[in-house]
Amino acid sequence: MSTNAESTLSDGMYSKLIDNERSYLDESDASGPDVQHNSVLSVTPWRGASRQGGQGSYRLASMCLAVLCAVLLISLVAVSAHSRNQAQGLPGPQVAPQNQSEGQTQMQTQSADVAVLTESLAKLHKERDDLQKERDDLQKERDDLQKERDQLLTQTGPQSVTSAPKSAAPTIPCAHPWLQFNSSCYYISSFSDSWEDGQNFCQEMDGHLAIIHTPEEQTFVWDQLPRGHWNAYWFGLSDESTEDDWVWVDGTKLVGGFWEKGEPNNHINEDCGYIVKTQVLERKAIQSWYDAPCSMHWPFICEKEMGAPQ
Ligand SMILES: [Ca+2]
Ligand SMILES: [Ca+2]
Repeated sequence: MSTNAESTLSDGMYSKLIDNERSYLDESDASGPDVQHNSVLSVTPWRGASRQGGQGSYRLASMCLAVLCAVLLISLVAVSAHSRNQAQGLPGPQVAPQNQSEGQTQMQTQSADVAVLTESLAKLHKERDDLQKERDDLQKERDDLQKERDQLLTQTGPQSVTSAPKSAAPTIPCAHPWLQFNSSCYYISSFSDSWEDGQNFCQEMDGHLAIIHTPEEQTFVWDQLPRGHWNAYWFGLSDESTEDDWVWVDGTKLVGGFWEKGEPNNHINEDCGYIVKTQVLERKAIQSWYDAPCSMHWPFICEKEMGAPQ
């Protein structure tokens, strides 16, 4: 009995449920299908074609939901990977820092190059200064050697080694490299010096800077000089004591002279006389004197009497 009673109760509940579903579906048919409708239909054994359409919509909705989930999952994975790359400094968004690092490296390299070039330039300057000093030392050594050679030449000429007594000196011609004109011997130096040091050298040779009185003497001296761009030679005339009062090294005053036109002009405090011979053939011996600062270094012309010690 109890079993029959339970069966009857169960059948009643089932019938009630069916009835409820029927009444719900009847109401819903008027407003069209929806998800809840289809979900009910999927478990409702009565509806024929309507039940088939509801199952297709459900699958489509499920697929769309799955696709959306997949898209969300992919997005989450991408965002996560992006965040990891940023944290680990991997390629991608780190292009800018990498470029900055490359720029810093280039600047460091350029700075190092500048330092190397600066050091090289300093070395070159030092080498140049050393070479200039070496050149100056060599020039001084050359001048000293030429001076010594000239001293030896003027002291050991063929006549200087003779044992002739000094009383016979007036008859002795000028010893090489001295050159004779009338009763004087002339020597043209092969090295340069100031006017004063030239005079000192001549005095050491028992002479003095040349004193030139006549056009013939001037022409003789001038003819001994080589031609050049501006070959200048000190001789024994100056106005160092009194401006424009030209005096010979023996203390006598100048009379006349063989000045170039416009000379002497004391252009830059010029107190010593010199002779110029250039490559211009039209220049004249008797118009070749100039004045210049006595400190300039030029070759010079010595003179001594023919009877003086050789
Ligand atoms: Ca002067
Ligand atoms: Ca002058």
